[in-house]
Amino acid sequence: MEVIKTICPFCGVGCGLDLYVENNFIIRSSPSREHILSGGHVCGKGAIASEVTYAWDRLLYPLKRVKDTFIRVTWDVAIKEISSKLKEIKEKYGPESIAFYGGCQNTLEEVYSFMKLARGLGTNNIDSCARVCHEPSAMALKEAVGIGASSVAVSEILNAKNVVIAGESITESHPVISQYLVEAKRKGTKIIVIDPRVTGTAKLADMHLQINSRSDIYLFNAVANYLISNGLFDREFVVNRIENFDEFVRFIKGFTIEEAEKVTGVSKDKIIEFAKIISSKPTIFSWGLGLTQTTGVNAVKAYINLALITGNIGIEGAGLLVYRGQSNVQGSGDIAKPNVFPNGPMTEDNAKELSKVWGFLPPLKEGLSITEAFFGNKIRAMFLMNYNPAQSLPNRNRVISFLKSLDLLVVMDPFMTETAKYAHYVLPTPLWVEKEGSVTNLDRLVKWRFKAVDSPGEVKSELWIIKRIAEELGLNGFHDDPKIVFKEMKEVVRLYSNLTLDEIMDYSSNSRYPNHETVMYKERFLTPSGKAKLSLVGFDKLQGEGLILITGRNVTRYNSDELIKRIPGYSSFSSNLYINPIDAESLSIEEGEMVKVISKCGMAIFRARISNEVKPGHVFAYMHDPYVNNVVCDDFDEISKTPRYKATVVKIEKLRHKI
Ligand SMILES: Nc1nc2c(c(=O)[nH]1)N[C@H]1C(S)=C(S)[C@@H](COP(=O)(O)OP(=O)(O)OC[C@H]3O[C@@H](n4cnc5c(=O)[nH]c(N)nc54)[C@H](O)[C@@H]3O)O[C@H]1N2
Ligand SMILES: Nc1nc2c(c(=O)[nH]1)N[C@H]1C(S)=C(S)[C@@H](COP(=O)(O)OP(=O)(O)OC[C@H]3O[C@@H](n4cnc5c(=O)[nH]c(N)nc54)[C@H](O)[C@@H]3O)O[C@H]1N2
Ligand code: SF4
Ligand SMILES: [Mo]
Repeated sequence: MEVIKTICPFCGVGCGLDLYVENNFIIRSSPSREHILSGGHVCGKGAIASEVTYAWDRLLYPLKRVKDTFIRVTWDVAIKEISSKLKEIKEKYGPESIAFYGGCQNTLEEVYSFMKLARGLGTNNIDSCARVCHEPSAMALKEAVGIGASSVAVSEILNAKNVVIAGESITESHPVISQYLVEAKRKGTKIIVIDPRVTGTAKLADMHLQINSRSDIYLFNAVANYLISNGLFDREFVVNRIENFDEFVRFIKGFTIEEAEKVTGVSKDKIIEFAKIISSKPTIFSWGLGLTQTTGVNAVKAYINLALITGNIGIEGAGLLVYRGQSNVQGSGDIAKPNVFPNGPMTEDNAKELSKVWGFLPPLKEGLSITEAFFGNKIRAMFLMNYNPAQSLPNRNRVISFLKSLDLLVVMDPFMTETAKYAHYVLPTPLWVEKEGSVTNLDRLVKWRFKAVDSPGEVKSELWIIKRIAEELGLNGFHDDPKIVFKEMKEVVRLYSNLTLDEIMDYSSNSRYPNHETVMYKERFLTPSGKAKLSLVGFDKLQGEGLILITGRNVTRYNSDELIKRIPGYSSFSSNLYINPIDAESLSIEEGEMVKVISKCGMAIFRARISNEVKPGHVFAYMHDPYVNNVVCDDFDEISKTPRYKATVVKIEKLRHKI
């Protein structure tokens, strides 16, 4: 029996797993003890993840749509036909009518090659689902401190005096990090949660600010003003390490604790207590989608301000920690964006530098992000790599009509997903245990996944598919060996240039980019001036009368559930809508009753569950529910174009069926 190391395919913690393999079969898996972050822990999903390898409905060969059905075709036919259609569409509508979008389980090498193919074809329409989750975090971090990633490693939680967790349900979404919280708490660390719901993490916390949806920016600005007005900030830090403190002080004056109480629904005394706690060191400021999928880039910026004025960055046990979602979402965002090259801004110089490695010049015109493409009318052909937007994007009806309207939709996936159903070609791809490659986790740790077993049927790797299509299009220099691609990638993407294959293959090593730091910015920020930048962000009260529908995670399920639902007996599914007893009473809704949830773009039916864990005025549904995005609408953060998945104004109607 062989033991093969791999990284869990699910969340951004990126836990290490040992797979026990005999005769090309995974017999069992166990947590990898040597892994520097997970150190012998996994959650329930990680423990059973490899079982999906034997799902009975794996796609085994390429499929081509003929009218309303799919027929089996050879790889040669599929690749040739797709390539000739791409050429035809490029000629007819121009390269900007073609788009390449990927999910975030894809490896760094896959994302890199996919991005290179798009640019080789002449378009910058390249993006990943990082767009819909933490692009606001990446943008805010880059502007404030230099790079769009966590400044501090998860392990520093153990050195923190306080850990603030805003809009993130760790016990559901990043369960293995709970181990760190529990251990820190035992040593006296204070945990403060900011969330409109009483989450598992809130139950674990010392303080819970149960704020109203979308009121974070006001809270953070008022707390900043309070800290400055009361001398509770780090004078030396703001003088030496921040470029625009005086301007910030003038701006922040209008934000008061009294008004914060009204806007957030949290008492003035509690807000002041919160302000006092975070003014002490060392404090970690961590966050999740509760900020990014409501008030977007500005919410993250206002939050980062608090870490900066209190000097809580660049020292042990302090800093900015963003709980990124999928196993390679950090890496996907680092490499594939429509408005930056993998080696920096979209300048002629950077294009020339790329052409020396690639053998062709990438185009200079900015491309479309995922959401601009799906909710616009410029795209005629789309290539999707292990991404399931027909379920995961908002306003599903509109997304499905868009997919149906395309002249060419190619979907790579191991399964016939909701999205694949609308494809012209479906190309079967390997599960993570059937291939090699690297992924970057939520605290900048890069690790290599090893191959455990062969793929079934005629399944071909993403790198092979990309290379074959590139060749048909007359593009050379693409490789299907991930080790060769890794070397090219790190030559191009500077963040990764200090990492070696040897260290990322060693699960015990601190293979964090850019320079192996667990705590970044000890002396200098990576901004152009070397100093950090405070953000002056205003607060807009969001419009709309009615209840606010929040959508979020359940620990036993994973995104569109394509993997989890194929593991028999693991997760049971029910379409629940959690509603506070006060709202339930005023709408005369009883426990277990069916209700219709209606928004400005659609409707869906749920079973009402009366729960004190949701704040009055808000309702909650799991995002894994296949119909939830029929109700969530296409409203976006203006800056990052990230959907506001957690703030849909809804009406609820009774349906008079009960069990
Ligand atoms: N089990 C499981 N784990 C996962 C995933 C999964 O599907 N299942 N998905 C992975 C992915 S892709 C991601 S991106 C991460 C996401 O991980 P999280 O960030 O934890 O995601 P959510 O549960 O969607 O939302 C987080 C919290 O935001 C709160 N919230 C809503 N509105 C507001 C607001 O206005 N202000 C504040 N402060 N909070 C608010 C919600 O109540 C919720 O508790 O999880 C990853 N891990
Ligand atoms: N209402 C609402 N909607 C949301 C959210 C929300 O909070 N609320 N959250 C959003 C967020 S943060 C995200 S990240 C998106 C996620 O949205 P998606 O990325 O569309 O969802 P996933 O289920 O992760 O889909 C990934 C695809 O990758 C494939 N896949 C998984 N593992 C492997 C593998 O090992 N190998 C290969 N080849 N393929 C694999 C799966 O079959 C699946 O089709 O959803 C978004 N949608
Ligand atoms: S915490 Fe995340 S990475 Fe770790 S085992 Fe669970 S799902 Fe996998
Ligand atoms: Mo995500």
